Amino acid sequence: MSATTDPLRLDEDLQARLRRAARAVVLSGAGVSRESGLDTFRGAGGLWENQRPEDLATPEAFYRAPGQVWRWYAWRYARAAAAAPNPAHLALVRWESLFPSFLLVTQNVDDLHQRAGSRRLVALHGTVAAAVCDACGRRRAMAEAVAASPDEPPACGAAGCGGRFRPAVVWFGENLPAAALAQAAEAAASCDLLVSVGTSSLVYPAAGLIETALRRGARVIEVNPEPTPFSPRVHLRLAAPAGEALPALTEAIERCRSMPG
Ligand code: BJW
Ligand code: ZN
Repeated sequence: MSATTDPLRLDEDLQARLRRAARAVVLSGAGVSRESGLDTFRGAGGLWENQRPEDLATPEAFYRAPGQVWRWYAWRYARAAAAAPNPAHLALVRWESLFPSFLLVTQNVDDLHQRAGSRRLVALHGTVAAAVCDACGRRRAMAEAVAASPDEPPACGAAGCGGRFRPAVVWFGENLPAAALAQAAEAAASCDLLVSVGTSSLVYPAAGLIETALRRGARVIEVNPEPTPFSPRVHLRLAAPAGEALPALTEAIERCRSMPG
């Protein structure tokens, strides 16, 4: 591929690295699902434009106003369930056969990557499609829990358990699922290529994966219409919506990797 036929203008070094890369990681955030009609958190029109995250996305908020938090997640779940994967989600499914080792690390709770067909995936912040008992950890489908109790979190009801169901997501101040985080951290520490897409890169430890990949010397590509704190340090910034940039990047990588040598 020459620079003149490459609409993404990948420089020679990046083309060579993309051709040789054996281990790739994608870190995705809410912006990937924007073109599926779901809201991001931060910025204009985001879920938190008129609400403080600490009023909704913390354990303290849930214990202070359980009904309000439950209804917000019931609404978020209904929106996610009604949404469909977009070309960005679909392009990422192809990455599983592009690289010998590939991991999609998502911060998203909408399950759209899974519904698109991605299998080599870890979800760092849980899912809105499930509810979990805050005392015994029993899980059930969010759809069923909301149907049984639309306005207040339902009681667990298991013998001897006085707990109640909450959304199976990770709130501020809570630990991420240990196995998922360990797998993501190991992949970032050993990758040749990391692509961050649709994330403001403000929330840790997820954003720390970008730092890990940069320190390792991996090539890092950022797909985001807006800059992030990592923008000055990445090797390529695609300032475009994910639904346009990811299919184009996928095709460019497929072309690179089908070339001999
Ligand atoms: C497009 C687009 C298009 C638009 N195409 N792009 C180190 C330093 C400082 C603080 C901490 C630290 N380590 C830990 C912390 C504390 C905290 C934290 O990170 N705070 C910072 C905010 C300051 N982290 C935690 O508490 C984490 N737990 C933890 O660390 O446990 C250990 C511990 C315990 C106690 C004390 C200390 C440590 C847990 C974090 C959990 C995050 N949970 C949420 C809610 C999940 C449930 C729900 O959905 O309601 O996860 S918060 C929210 O932010 C959600 C997201 O997954 C996450 C990231 O957001 P994301 O995806 O980046 O979305 P946005 O909206 O921010 O950005 C969207 C981007 O898309 C924008 O840039 C747009 O430009 C772009 N975009 N359209 C492509 N079409
Ligand atoms: Zn229980």
